[in-house]
Amino acid sequence: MKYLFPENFYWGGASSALQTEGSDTSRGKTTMDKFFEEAPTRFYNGMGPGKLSNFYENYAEDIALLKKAGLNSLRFSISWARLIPGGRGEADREAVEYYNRVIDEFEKNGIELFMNLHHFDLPIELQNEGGFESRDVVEAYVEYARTCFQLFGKRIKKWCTFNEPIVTPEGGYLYDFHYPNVVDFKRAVQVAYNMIIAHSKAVAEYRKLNLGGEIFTVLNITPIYPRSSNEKDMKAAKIADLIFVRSFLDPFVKGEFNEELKEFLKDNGLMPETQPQDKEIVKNNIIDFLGLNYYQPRRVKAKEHIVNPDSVLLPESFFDYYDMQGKKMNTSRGWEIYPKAIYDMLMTMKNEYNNFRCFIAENGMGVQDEHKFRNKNGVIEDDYRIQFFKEHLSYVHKAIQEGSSCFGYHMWTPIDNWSMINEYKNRYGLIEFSIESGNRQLKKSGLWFNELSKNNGFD
Ligand code: BGP
Repeated sequence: MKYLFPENFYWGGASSALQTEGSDTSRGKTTMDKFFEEAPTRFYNGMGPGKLSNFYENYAEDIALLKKAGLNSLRFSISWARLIPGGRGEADREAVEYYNRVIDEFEKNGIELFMNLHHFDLPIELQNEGGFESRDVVEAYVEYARTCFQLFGKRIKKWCTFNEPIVTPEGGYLYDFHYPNVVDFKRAVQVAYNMIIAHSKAVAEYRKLNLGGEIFTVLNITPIYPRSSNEKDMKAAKIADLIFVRSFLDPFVKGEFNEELKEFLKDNGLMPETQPQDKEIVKNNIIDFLGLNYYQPRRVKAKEHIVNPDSVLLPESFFDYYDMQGKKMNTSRGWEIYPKAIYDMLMTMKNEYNNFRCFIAENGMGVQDEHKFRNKNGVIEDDYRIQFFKEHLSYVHKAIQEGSSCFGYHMWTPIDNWSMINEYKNRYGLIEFSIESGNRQLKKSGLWFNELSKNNGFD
C-alpha cells in the first residue's frame, strides 16, 4: 500500500449538536437560534437550526450508517442548551437519558467518541448576561463542563473543551456572522481571553476528577502565507499569524500567552481585563493533545493603501488578503483547495511546538447540487471528494513520515448537515441526507472511506 498509516490510527469524522440534532422544541435556545430568528433572510433558504436531519430521533440509523462508512471514531458534541436548559443548574433528566442512549449506541457499534462541550452553541440566557465577555459566564461554562465530566466521564475518555473557540469572537464580535453581531476588536479580544480562561479552568476541573481520560481542544490554526518575502508582506503575515494562530495555540499548548501578540495588543489599546490568578491557571493546564481543523489557507499581503484612522479597527487594518494566481478552487464553497497546507500545519506543530500530540479534527469538501452526480442506481458518485481526501491525506502521510505525531484523521462531516449561513447548500457528507424524504444513503465516498479505514491507508 502506497500510503499506509500508523497502527491504531483514528479514522473518523466530526459533527456538532447544533448542526445535526434538530428538535428545537426539546432543548433550550442558543445564540444561533437567536441569530436565525432575528435575521432569517441572511440565511440561504430560510431554514433555521431547529429542523435539521434530526439526529435526536434518528440516531440509531445514523450511527449504523457511520459504521458502514468505516468510522472508528467520531467527534460529537453535547448541546449545553439541551443538557442544562438556560445554561445553569441541574442537568435535565431526559437529556441525560438521551445522551446515555446515544453513547450506548456508539459503544455497540464500536465507534469511539471524542466528546466536545461547545460548538458555537451558547445558551441564549448566558449570552444575554454578556456571553463570554462576562466572567460569570466563564464560571457557568466551568460548572457545565464539570457536570458533563461527572455524568459521562466514566464512559467517555476523550473530552474537548471547544471547537474553534476563535470563531465566537470572530463571528460574533468582528465580522457579524454570529450573534450578537457586534463589531468591536477590543470586545472580541476580551471574549477570546475569557474563553482561554474558561478552557483552562475546565481542564483543571477534569484533572481534579481523576477519570483516567484525556482532554483536548480543537483549533483552526490555518497556515498563513505571505505574498512575498519582502519585509512588509512578512510583517503583515506575522500579525495575522499572531491573531489567528498563536492567540489560542500558545496558551493551550505552551501554557503561556504569546509575548509578541501581547505587545501588538498593548500597542493598539486592545489589552483585555485580566485577573491575577489567570496566568497560573493557564500555565498549569496544558491540554493532552490538540485537534486541528483545516479547510483553506489565509494568504496575506501588506496593506497597499494608508488606513483611514477613523475607520473601525479590525484585524484587516493591519494586512490585506490576496488570491494566489491560478489557485485551485472549491467553487461551491468559494474556498481555495491547497492540500500542502495540512502538511505545513502539522510541521508547525512538530517544529515549533515540540511535536505536540495532535490529529486532524476537521477537513472536508462542501459541494453544491450533488444530485447532479447521482448514478443510475441512485448513488452520488462524489469522485471529487475522494480526490480531495487523497490529496490531503497524502500530505498527512508525508508529515507522519517526517516525524509528525498526528494520530488520526476526522473528516467533516459524515452525514450531510445543516450549517450556519449555508444551511444545506454545501454538502460535506460521506452519507447523503435528503431534506425532502429524510432518507440517508451512502455516497461513493462513504464506501471509499470504509475501505480506507479497513486498509488503514490507500493507494
Ligand atoms: C468549521 C466548523 C463546522 C463546519 C465547517 C464547514 O469551521 O467547525 O461547524 O460548519 O467549518 O463550514 P460550512 O458549513 O460553513 O461550509
